[in-house]
Parts: sequence; C-alpha cells; structure tokens
Amino acid sequence: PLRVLSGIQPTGRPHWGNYFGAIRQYIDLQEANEGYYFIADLHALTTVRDAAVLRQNVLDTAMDLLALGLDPTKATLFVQSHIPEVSELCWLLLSGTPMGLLQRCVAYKEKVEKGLPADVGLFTYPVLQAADILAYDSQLVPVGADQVQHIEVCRDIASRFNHQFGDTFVLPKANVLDASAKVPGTDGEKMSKSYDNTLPLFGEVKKISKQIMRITTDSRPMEDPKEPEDDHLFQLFRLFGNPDEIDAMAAMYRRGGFGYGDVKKAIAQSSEAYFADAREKRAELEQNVDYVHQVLAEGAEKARNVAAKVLGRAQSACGLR
Ligand code: AQP
Repeated sequence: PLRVLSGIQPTGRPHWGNYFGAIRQYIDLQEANEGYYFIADLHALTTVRDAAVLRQNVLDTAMDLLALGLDPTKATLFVQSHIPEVSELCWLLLSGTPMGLLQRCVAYKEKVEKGLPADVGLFTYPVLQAADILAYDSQLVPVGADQVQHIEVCRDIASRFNHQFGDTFVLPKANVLDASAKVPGTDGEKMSKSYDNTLPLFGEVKKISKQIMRITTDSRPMEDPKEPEDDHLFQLFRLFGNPDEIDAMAAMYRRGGFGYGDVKKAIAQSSEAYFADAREKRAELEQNVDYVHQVLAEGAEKARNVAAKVLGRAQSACGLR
C-alpha cells in the first residue's frame, strides 16, 4: 500500500472537474492504500475572506467528500489548518525556494492574466502545498492535470532540501486519470470555480439541468459529421456513459445529423442518476453534523501525529533542534 494524499479547497461547491479529476481517485485509492485527504482551508484564505462562509464551506466540503464515498474507517479526513505543523514546515521550505520556481507556475500566471487579484499567499501557494504533501511522507498525489506542475515544484523543493540537509523528505508522484485530467466547463475551458463555468455535484437538479442546457456549443451545422474527441459536450457525456453508450454516441457524432440538445439531455439524465446516491447520503449527513465534526477531529489527531514526526525530522536536519 502507498501513502496517498490530496486536498480540496473549500472555496465553493465542488464541481464535476473536482470529482472526475480528483475525488473519484480518492475513493478508489482508499481501498488498498493509506489515504490522507484534507480540506485546504489555509489555501482557501486567498479567495474566501468571510469567516462564516469559510467555516460553512469547510463543513460542506467534508459532507461532500463523505457523501461521495470517502470512508473514514479506510482513509483519514481532516482540515488543513488543524495541523499547525504544516504551516511551520512551510516556512522551512519557503526559505530555500527560488522566486523563479514559483514565477514559472502556470496556475498563478493564468489567474493574474485573467485579472484575478493576486496576493503573496497565491504566489506562495505551491510551497504550502509542498508542505502539505511532504508533511505526511506522501508517495502518491491524485490530482487533475492543472496540479501536475505543482507536484513537480514540490519534488524540486524536497530534492533541494534533501540535497542540502540530507535525506529528509519522500519525493511524491502525481496520479492523473487520462480520461478526466481536464474536465471542460460550460464554456469549453477548464471547469474551474474561479471561472464561473462549473457544473456542481450537489444542488437543485432542475437548476443543474438548466446549466447543462446552456453549455456552449460550436456553430457548425448539425448535419455535419463531427470528431467527438474535439467536442467538450462529448467529453462531458463520456464522464457518465458506460463503454457501449460512449461508443454509440461517438458513432452518432461521426455520422452527423443530430442535435446538441439531445446530447445535453442525455448528460442531464445520466449525471442526475450518477450522483443520486451521493445526494441522498449528503442529505442524511446534514442531519448529523456532530458525526462530521467527530470524523474531522479524529482525522486531525491521526494526521497531526504523522506531521509532527516529519516536522521534527526536518527541523533536526536543518539545525533548528
Ligand atoms: N476541470 C478539472 N478537471 C480535472 N480536475 C480538476 N480539478 C479542478 N478542476 C478540474 C482538480 O480538483 C482537485 C481539487 O481542486 P481545488 O478545489 O483544490 O482547486 P482547483 O484546482 O483550484 O479547483 P478549481 O475549481 O480550478 O478552483 P480555482 O479556480 O479556485 O483554482 C485538484 O486535484 C484539481 O486538480
């Protein structure tokens, strides 16, 4: 079994990209491995600037993960800020991280280019992420494609430290699912909370269906045959269909003469069915918030034990003890 770790930001409602890129991997990998999954509230501080909202988002994200199948008897679920060792480790890593390494990070550059406000926290985000990963001796980090560069940055930071101070950190590997590494949003760009193009996992089914019907499509005539792989609507359909349905839809694309509306209806139906159980489970969890808090408290205790040991190792290595 491998030590698997990943985090999700409590910055709003989780979307299909989060699920198919990352969360589904958490659930699959928890079976045969040692999973550590956390709610990245420290990272969320760069965008959520309202205490009550952040607090609610953390609880919501915990319920989302549990409803989707994360099992606290198999994996450890906790909140990032409950492990102060991570912030301390982050400082050890910041000292020794070249500015250029972070300046090259595409996620940061893209946000700045799109005019989103950037603060120092957003710039140093990959270093805090490195601390999260390294604090648990993580070997495997299941993520979407947008995070692969950050895992490389983490490896770079860890190698530098190991090189300077002796073997201290385990070097992690990213785990990306090819078919859903970059789930498109309603505008065809990467589905992302900050781009307002998301399709949520939970929420009113009718509202989600409306959002699906509004997904942008190209303006080519419907009769024209189309290459399915190039079409973001097909990419969304493929997330839910079984292999036969996917083949049939691909054949329909290649034949031409169908309406995008039909594909959208199919997506609405299959996504509703796909998340029906999770929706039900989430409604139950809402009635049992004490249980959710208890899971997070137990998770934090377990995670903290691991992180304290790794922090101690790093402190000794660099002369702080
Ligand atoms: N569109 C996507 N396709 C595949 N994977 C995705 N992920 C996010 N979007 C897609 C993966 O979801 C995990 C958790 O994401 P996060 O909420 O921690 O951060 P994120 O990547 O920043 O998600 P967003 O929606 O894109 O939020 P903003 O816009 O605020 O940054 C990660 O493993 C991520 O790869």
